[in-house]
Amino acid sequence: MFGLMDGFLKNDPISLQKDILYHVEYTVARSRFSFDDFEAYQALAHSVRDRLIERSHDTQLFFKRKDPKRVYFLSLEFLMGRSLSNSVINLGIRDQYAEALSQLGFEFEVLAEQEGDAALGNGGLARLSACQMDSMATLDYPAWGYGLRYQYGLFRQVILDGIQHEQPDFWLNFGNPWETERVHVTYPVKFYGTVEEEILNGEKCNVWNPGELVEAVAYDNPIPGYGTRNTITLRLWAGKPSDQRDMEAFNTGDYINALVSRQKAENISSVLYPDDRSYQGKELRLKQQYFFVSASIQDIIRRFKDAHSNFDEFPDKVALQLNDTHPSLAIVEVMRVLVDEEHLDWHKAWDIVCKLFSFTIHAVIAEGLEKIPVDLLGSLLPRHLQIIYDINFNFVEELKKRIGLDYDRLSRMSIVEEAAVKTIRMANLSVVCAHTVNGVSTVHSELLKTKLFKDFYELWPEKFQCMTNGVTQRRWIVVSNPSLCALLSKWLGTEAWIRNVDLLTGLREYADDADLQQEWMMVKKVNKMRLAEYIEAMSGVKVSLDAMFDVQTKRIHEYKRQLLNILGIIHRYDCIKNMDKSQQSKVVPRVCIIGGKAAPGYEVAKKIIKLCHAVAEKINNDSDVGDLLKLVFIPDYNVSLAEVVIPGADLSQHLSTAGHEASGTGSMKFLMNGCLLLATEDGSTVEIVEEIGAENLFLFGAKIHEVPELREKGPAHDVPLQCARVLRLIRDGHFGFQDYFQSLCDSVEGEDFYLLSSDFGSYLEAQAAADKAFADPKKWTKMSILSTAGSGRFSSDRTIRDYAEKSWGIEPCRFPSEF
Ligand code: 26V
Repeated sequence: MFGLMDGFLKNDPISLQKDILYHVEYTVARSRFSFDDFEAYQALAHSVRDRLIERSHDTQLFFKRKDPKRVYFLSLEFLMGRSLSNSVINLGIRDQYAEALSQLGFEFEVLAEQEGDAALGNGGLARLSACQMDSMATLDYPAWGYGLRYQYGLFRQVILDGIQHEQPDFWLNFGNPWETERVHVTYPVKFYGTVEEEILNGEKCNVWNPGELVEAVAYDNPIPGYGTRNTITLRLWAGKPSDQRDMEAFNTGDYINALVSRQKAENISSVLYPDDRSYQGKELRLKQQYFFVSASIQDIIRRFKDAHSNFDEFPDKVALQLNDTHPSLAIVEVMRVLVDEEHLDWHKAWDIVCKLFSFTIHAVIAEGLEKIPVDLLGSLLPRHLQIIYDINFNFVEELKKRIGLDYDRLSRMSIVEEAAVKTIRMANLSVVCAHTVNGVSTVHSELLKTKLFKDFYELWPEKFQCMTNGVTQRRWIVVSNPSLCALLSKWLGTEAWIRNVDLLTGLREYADDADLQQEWMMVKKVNKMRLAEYIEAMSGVKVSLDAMFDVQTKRIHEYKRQLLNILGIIHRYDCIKNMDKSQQSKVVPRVCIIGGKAAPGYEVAKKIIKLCHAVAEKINNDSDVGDLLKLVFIPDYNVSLAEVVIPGADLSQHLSTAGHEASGTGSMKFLMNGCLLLATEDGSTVEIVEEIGAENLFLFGAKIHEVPELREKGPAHDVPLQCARVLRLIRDGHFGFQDYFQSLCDSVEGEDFYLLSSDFGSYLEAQAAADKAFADPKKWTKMSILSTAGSGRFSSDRTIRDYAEKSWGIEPCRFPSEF
């Protein structure tokens, strides 16, 4: 029965129980006769980890034997959230664990709540990386994720008197049971210093003598696939003092200072930058980028060289994916290693490098592109600056041959920007080198071709591709919405949709079925109850389950227009106040839920949070309004809160000014959970409309091509009356903090760059349409079923298959066993 191929660990409830108790006694070091929920969680996590480790060993050995082309996913950010439920579900042993625990007197769900989030990222880009890792594992791709092990992840948001305060995220304080520190997988990373030309074996060669050395140590995090034994690795690097440098200091006798300066190395990976708006040219950020890139590239080359001796084969065995420009120094680093250390001829090296990289960009506007001041780069990475200049020289020479001496265009396309502060345009570097340049939605990919990278598109149209984003149904349905999961499997007659999400379209034929509708509404109710309980526990606000739960959760940004939402809520409040009782009886009750973090230095975003609280305070305490309208702000929105909020939403809002959201992935999670969308025709919404039909969501607002003209009209002359009235209420101090909010009102009545005033009327119409639909439960439920049924295209499984086939040129490599 027991074959070595299946591993040592058994998964029946009795064996699981023994393993948990073993870890209570020997890993957590508590008595197996007395331990609390947290200790039980730790022991449980370690027993799951054992199973993950076994699978990841098997996977790695299998990859080693088969030696397929591998993809390395390089990202400075991964928003993984919690791992426990996701792991046991992907391993297919959740029920066995639940039974084992219940015999020990514990409840699986309660223990799962003990886990903190791994929040090593800001928002969309970072959660996308996490979803894509899940899909790469599930689809059996030979893939690795590489990132940084920040000691402090994204700040915790604490609200005091409606104002956001940032507190450190001490996520490692109680240990991290999922990771394995690889004390022997370490690489030296060099900084500063000088470059000397030397003659080696009769050849000129550049030698970089660094001024600082830091050691990178690997921490491996297993990523299990669903329905497969394959378990891939997310390798995160942490900074460690280098012994080499210290030895010198010790030799010169400065013992105390040598020890104190060791501490500095750890700073490199200590904190995640929490601002996802602009690049500030901070040295530490650049250090983080290079530290991560250098360690990853050394690791990748080491693995390649274990099995190969000729770099001609490198592109046949390795694909490198750049998640935005943040890791794009990797291009320069591979050049440096090939030319300076492996002594390849420059042109040969460049030829190889150009076959390795695919580049995905997540920004929409030029201001969002990363530029590194030349002075900064030259001092931290002197040899890399030289290489960039050489790459640029060759590129510009080539370009002159292709386009002639069009100096405007040459200077727009140059990797080096000659402005007041001379900078390196990392996006241009990436486009020049990568063989594919991907947008994250159809609309975004078109924008890249016609605006952001127009000049490059004309030169190399074949490089440009679209890889519409997706999210993983394992986390966003199976883990976070078990009731919906069970219902889907029942009506589809199979669990196969968990690996093959296109099967969800099978629901369409039952969209009118009274039984399905009944069960569908019950599922939503269960999830609304869970969310309502959370809201009451967190804010003391009691909400009615009959109300429409209307949610907008995402990072706070002007372009995402949380302000439009709040102005709409004030309008609704004002209308209710001016109604008589009989009119009020026709109002569809609403619970408006807003959540999200503002970058610490983003004053306008912080004001919007404050306004939300001020309005909530007024509305929630107004007895004229009662259950007709409530407003709650959910503090510290993160992945694990999203798992509670999203399944409980009836309606979700995606309000970006058209042309500003590259894709948006929150909407896809809501869609999968049968939540209706109220949205502008921006980013991936355009494709969602194609899948589910415009009649199944509430669209509003200016379209992308209308935006420039509306802006040109200049400052809003004709603010709609309803909008003006709402702004007047704020300006007159109806919600207090009169002076503080004036500037928010000015922004709408003045330049109105984000078009709140011009979209306001259309927004209210869409809201009215949503009210009307909600008042007809059959209609609403049908729309909800059709939303889930049409969500298959937005699975990250589809995205990853696209990447594998169109960008990376890799194939599945599945461990040959039942999992
Ligand atoms: C920028 C910066 C700049 C300063 C240093 C830290 C930092 C961190 C992140 C970023 C870029 C954030 C870009 C981002 O999250 N873009 C979002 O990507 C999503 C996934 O493709 C997409 O759905 C969203 O529309 C897009 O805004």
